[in-house]
Formats: sequence, C-alpha cells, structure tokens
Amino acid sequence: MNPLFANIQFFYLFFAVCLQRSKYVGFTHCPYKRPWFFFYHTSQKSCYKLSHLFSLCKRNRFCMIKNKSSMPSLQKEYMNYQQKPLVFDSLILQHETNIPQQFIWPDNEKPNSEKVKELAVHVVDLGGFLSGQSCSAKETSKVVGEACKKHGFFLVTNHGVNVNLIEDAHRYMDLFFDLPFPEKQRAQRKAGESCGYASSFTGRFSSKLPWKETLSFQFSSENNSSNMVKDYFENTMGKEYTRLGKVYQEYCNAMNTLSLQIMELLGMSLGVSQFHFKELFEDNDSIMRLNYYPRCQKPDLTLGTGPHCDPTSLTILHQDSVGGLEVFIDNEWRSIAPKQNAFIVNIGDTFMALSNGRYKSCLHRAVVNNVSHRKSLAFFLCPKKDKVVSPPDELVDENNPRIYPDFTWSTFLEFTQKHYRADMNTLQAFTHWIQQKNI
Ligand SMILES: O=C(O)CCC(=O)C(=O)O
Repeated sequence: MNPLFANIQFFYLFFAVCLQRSKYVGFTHCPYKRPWFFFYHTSQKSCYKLSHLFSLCKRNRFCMIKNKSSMPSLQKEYMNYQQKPLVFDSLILQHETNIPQQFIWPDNEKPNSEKVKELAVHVVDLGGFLSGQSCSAKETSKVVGEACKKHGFFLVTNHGVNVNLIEDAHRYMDLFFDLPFPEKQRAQRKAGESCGYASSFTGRFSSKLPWKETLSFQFSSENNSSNMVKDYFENTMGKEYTRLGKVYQEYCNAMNTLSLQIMELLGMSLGVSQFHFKELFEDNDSIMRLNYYPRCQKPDLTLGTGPHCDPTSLTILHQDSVGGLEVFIDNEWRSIAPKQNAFIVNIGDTFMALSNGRYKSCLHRAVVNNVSHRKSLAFFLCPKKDKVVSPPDELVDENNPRIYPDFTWSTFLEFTQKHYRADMNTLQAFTHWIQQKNI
C-alpha cells in the first residue's frame, strides 16, 4: 500500500479514537471503503439522512452526522443497511472502477489474461454420424473418446441445430438482461432453488462472487412437459414474455436431441451399447442457463464464473464471439476461442461417475473484460431426478473397481444447492458426504 495513504488512514483512525474518547463525536466504520471511517458529531441539531450520508461516504470516504438524539436509530438503520444483501446491478457496476470487495478473488485464483494460451480443441464433425453413415459413427466416437479421456471437453460442428435458432436465443438474452433490474427480479431465484434469475449470487454467498447475471430454468423431455419452458416464462414474467419462452423451449428441445445423439457416441466410445446412455437420459430433468457477463472495469480482479466442474452429466454450451471461457489442462488455464456455429461440449461429474471415472469432468471458468459484455447459453443434461446413477457392468471389473457409490441426481442437486458450492472437488466431497450419511 502507498505509505502516504497508510499514514492518512492512520491519522483518521487516531483522530477518530481521540474524538470517540471525548464522548463528543462518535465514529463508525464506512460501509464502502473498508479502511476508512466516518464521524458523527453528536452535539448539533441537524442530521443528514442516512442514505445521503452513505452516498457522501461512498464518494468522499469521510462524512459527519450531526445530532445526538438520532444516534441509536441511526446505528440501527446502519446495521440494517449493512445487512441488506449486495445488489449486482450491471447497469451501474459495469462503470464502477472500485468494484465491491465481494467480487475480488484471492490472488492465486485471479485470472492472468496475458499468460493464457489458446487450446487446440478436438473438433468433432457430426455430419457423417447424423446422416447415418456407420463407418463415420465409429470414427467420430473414437475422436469423442480421445477428447473425453484427455480433457473431458470437445467442440461439435455440423450438429444440425438451426443457426437462426441460435441467433434468436442470443438476441432474446439481450432483451431479457437489458430489462430494468426490478423487472428481471420477477423471476428471482429463491434460496435453495436451482432455477430463476440470479444477479451474481449476492444473496447466497458473501465472497468470491461471480461477475455475472444468470437466468436458469428447468427442462423436461417428458411428453407431458413439452411446454414447460414456455410456461415458465409466462408464469413468472407474464404473457408479454411468451415469445421468449417459445424460443427457449425450441432451443432446449434442440439441445435435448443433440445431447442424446452425443450420448450414443459416448456409449460407443466406452465400449457399451450405442443406446445405453441414450436410453438412460431419454427421460431427463435438465437445466438451461443463460449467462450474461457485463463489462467490468477491473477484469483482472474478478471472474465471471469461478473454477468448477459441472455437477451435471453433459454440458452443451454456445458462447458468443467475445470469448472468455477457459479450461484447466496440464496444470494451466487455456482459453477456448469462440467458433461460430460450433457447440462446446463437456463432461460433468455425473457422467464421470457413470463412466466409472474413465471420462473426466472438465475444470473450467469464465473471465470477463472491460470492452464488451459476453453471453453464453448452457444446457446441462441431467438424469431424471429419481434415477439411480450407476456405471454399466461393462465398465466395472477387477481392474476397474467402482469409484463412486450409487446416487440419484436429486440428492446430488440438493448437495450443490444446500451444502456445497460447486468447485473442482464437488464429486469427491459429495461421495464423502453420502458415504457419511449411509454409515
Ligand atoms: O460462460 C461460460 O463460458 C461458462 C459457463 C459455465 O461454466 C456455467 O454456466 O457453469
């Protein structure tokens, strides 16, 4: 720290303590700039309104409150003020050069944009496989298998998803996230739930907060749920949002189809029947998430999404042209360049358990920048909630004993919502947790 700055701070502290001891002026801790204090003068009649005081405090790092009689209520109000959850309002925060402490990540986790090299990712062309060529299916599954053993991560092209649908899905994201904050809050995510609108995770965690807003909703592949996404938008946001709901319903349907096709390739690549995993996931309870990363004036201090492996089974992600996704490979972070019309696919923890550890759940994160906002669409394929997750017999033998116990997706989901913040060790921690529970 600059020594002059430190001295000034010390001076204020000293001054404050002297005044406090004289019982004439009180001081308290400034809510914005941690090392500073503000002073309240207790002998005069006029009094600043508290909100005005805090804004003064924010701008000047120093202010006074006058009027002794208001002290107890002011202190109470100040306590309430402090306890109010921090709000991640991107319209304001994208211009803020002094980003709130809660968004500043520890030094060893901060991004290092200069050092990060681009990764040459496995690109899987699905064209031949989807048109039914059996030799192509074999070849394609081989590339998928190699990618999953090495990185748990690959790109797919010629996937058959309509380009206009992808464009619409991005366009409607802008429309949603550009809404005024109170409007977005109509879909506010409730404590302990995995779906809804979340402005960062300010209500849930108090440190290492992600620099992003998200909107997550459930998708079910069951016939009687064919309007689930559309209904979600109508029921939470109102009839004006039917069009949005329809676009995301269609997008989820397309992701469901694509993920089941990839499941066929995963089955083949693991040497189990082509349809084993496809059948397992045919009735899935999946999650769709729209990620919106506003600009950040201090992108080197924070992260859009912290390092984590997805607890879900398979993720299909589409990022816009801005870039920001990074994966942890061979002990270093590597960036994934955006590729138009390609989807990024990664293995999640639940599939790692299903493959008895053969395929890796991929550690990744997202960085932000000070030039433009970034968007990504993530479809998380999950098994039906009460289905038992257990590897097929072909993947368990004397040389490959079971690594993870049986579990249901609903238990794993509950663990990540109520007991554990997803990171690189979620599956390990969950395994330990259920083993303890079963003792
Ligand atoms: O936005 C990205 O590139 C990554 C998103 C992600 O990791 C997530 O939503 O879990």
